[in-house]
Amino acid sequence: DENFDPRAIQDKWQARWEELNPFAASEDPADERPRRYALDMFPYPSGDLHMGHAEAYAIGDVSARYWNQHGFNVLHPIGWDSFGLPAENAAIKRNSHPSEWTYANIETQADSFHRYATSFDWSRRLHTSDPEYYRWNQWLFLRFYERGLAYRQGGKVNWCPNDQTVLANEQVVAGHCERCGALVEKRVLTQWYFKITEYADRLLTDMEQLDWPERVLLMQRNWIGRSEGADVAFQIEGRDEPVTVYTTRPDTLYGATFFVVAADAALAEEICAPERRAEFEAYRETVQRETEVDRLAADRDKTGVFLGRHAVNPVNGERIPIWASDYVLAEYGHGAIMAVPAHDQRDLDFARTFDLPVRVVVHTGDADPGESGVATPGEGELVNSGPLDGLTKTSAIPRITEMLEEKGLGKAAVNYRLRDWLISRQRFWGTPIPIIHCEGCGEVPVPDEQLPVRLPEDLRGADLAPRGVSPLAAAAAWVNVECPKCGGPAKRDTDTMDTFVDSSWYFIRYCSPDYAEGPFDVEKARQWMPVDQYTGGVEHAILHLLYARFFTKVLYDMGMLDCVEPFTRLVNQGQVILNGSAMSKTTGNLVDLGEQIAAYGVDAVRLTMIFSGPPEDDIDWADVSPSGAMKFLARAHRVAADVTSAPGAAASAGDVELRKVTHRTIDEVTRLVEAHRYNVAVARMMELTSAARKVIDSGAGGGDPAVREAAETLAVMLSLVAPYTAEEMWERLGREASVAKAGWPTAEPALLVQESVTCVVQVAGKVRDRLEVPPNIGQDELERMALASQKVRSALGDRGIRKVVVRAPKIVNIVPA
Ligand code: ANZ
Ligand code: ZN
Repeated sequence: DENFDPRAIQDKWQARWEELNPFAASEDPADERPRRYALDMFPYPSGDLHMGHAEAYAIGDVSARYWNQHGFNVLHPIGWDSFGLPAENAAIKRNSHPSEWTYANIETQADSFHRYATSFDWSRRLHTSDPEYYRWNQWLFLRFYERGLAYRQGGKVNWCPNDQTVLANEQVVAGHCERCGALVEKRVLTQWYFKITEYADRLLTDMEQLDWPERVLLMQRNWIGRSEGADVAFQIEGRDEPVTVYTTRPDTLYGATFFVVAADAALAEEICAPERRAEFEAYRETVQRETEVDRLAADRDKTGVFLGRHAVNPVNGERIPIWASDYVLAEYGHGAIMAVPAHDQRDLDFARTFDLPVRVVVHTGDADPGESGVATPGEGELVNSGPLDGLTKTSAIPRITEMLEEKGLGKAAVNYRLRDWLISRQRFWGTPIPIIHCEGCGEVPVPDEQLPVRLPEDLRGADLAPRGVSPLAAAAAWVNVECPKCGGPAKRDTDTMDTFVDSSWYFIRYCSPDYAEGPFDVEKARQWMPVDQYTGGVEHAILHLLYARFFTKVLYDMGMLDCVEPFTRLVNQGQVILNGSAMSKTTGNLVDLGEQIAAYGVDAVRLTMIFSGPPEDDIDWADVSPSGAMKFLARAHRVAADVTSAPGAAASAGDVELRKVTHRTIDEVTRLVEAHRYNVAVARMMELTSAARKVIDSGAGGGDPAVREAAETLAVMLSLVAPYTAEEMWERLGREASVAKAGWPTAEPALLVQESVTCVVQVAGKVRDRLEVPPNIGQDELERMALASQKVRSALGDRGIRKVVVRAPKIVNIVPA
């Protein structure tokens, strides 16, 4: 279609929308429209927007635009997650200040977002690197501090030798730095932590409320890692205090044949016999260099040293040798375990390596683990276990726990894998921690009225190079201050906060982005929170989402929020890949978003992103067709251009077959959009376009009012994915901008009635019922209908069902058990 010029349409409408500002969320108290909060994960300003952004924001925009069409008061904000290492590295390279690179990139991305026609409320834009924002990170830190949720502690931390900074456990992926890929080391440092472990149980149980992808919930559940078991006290010969171990299998207590202490735990050092010390210390040396992931790997050769000491099994008085090994972690449970090689694989591997005894205490029916080398963790009957003999594993666990409790030797216990969140970073481009260290007074919080503690402006370039301590330490004028308490000489804390702190509450700040009395206006947050739909990448399944949930709960406890969960519904988009592999600069298989837009136009790129498959699937750009998308948009546009009837023409006088297609499309697309099946919704729009074309070409021409009805419906629906084309169609149809607020069409029930088909329902090969069903009924729905039939139920009697064979829409065959 020579009249369809995507570029001209874009230029024209981008300018018009800027004036219309159709997407500002209303704060008018008289506005009683129900509210919806559509949130997209905010971008990091690393250069211009790329294909991954184009996909994510196209998906998020469908919901926001859909809610707009339904007349909701929609909040759909945007901002930038603008603190972080890349800005600092760029500044070192260019001998500049990180803010230069950061804010230049933000402007570039903001322009691209405008071009990309995302339906943002631009008036709420925020940048986490603005003092007006990070001031409230500091304020929140101080509130956490007052509540005992922020604390400083020495301990072993993950250290990235390349970035010269500590990393949270969550930022270590398979032993490597998530950012740069360097092998992570362990260092002993004093650092700030947030006490997320105090919320472990609530983080777990509140997941029930969430409409999130199951795999994300599972990842969070595993990360929190709740397990139930018992703490059991073992006496150590020659030591006054008993040592407690945590076990999920107290029923196997009689099968403990040795005892293992984490080689890097203080206990190992303390109890090691003098004649073993040299060997132990050499071993510990190697262990300290290992990563947690290596240590936990199941298939690793077991290593360890005998400490020359014995523990006493509290239930039978047996002496068992104490070993030090790396497969027991110092920071989990109590850093020591009772080893039951018959029923725990790692213990068995260790026993076989060092020739330690294996004693079966649960008969599972599997081969003898001592011979097979395969531990038997399953259900079975207890043997060699004194009073527990004859019980099952399941009943023995509470029984032995009770017995231990009675004798004061142990108690039921719950453990979490989750560790406290390490938030200190030895980097410049982040939020300064608002604490002052005074020799006399110790840690002194910066008084609220002195916030924000701004970053010094005179550091740049090489001043920011990593050197193990924070670059802020070099800014003497900034570091040396008066103690707010005693007035004596004191020093500012020089660490900055993990940038995940910034992103843990930005979505609340959007509710009142200019609020100056606190992090957010509590009343406004009450009105908008929680987020109805959050769209973003699955790479944030653990870190960001867990932290944001934690912050929300703390703010709830502080009385500042009404909700305990921030994100009701989560949509994870897949990745955009090329020829089967991830796009990357280094392999040179990068598709440039700007080039794609220049070639096909914004709408065709957006439509391609949406049409390629379900949102959560990856999109292989080699397999999709933006040129096909462009052609479809031209066809849709042409339908509108061919309409010759006047606006408001009575559709009822039009072609009834086309009207049926239109109304069925409305009905289906509505349901498909609600179910996030956007790609199928687009397919329906394409079908409607063809149906309208047929009528136009059949001689009736564009004068049939049913064609107008189809074209208007199409324009409104297309506005969710192809806003420029939709707006242009709307104008061609003689309607007033903006189509984005035209209102979602409703299907007329009379036009949805379809001829029905008779479906035969058989039970064990005999016809038992006949159902009148729509010809396009789904397999699942038909199966449900058949199983609900009274006749089928009585034919089945109390027999169960072995199998149901459904051939929609004609036959259902039920095979009884
Ligand atoms: C004896 C036993 C017998 C165990 C058995 C398991 C099976 P989760 O579920 O992850 O909580 N364990 C305890 N503390 C440990 C530590 N610091 N480092 C490594 N392993 C540790 O795992 C709990 C189980 O992991 C505990 O139960 C303990 O081994 C081990 F047939 O105790 B068990
Ligand atoms: Zn002081």
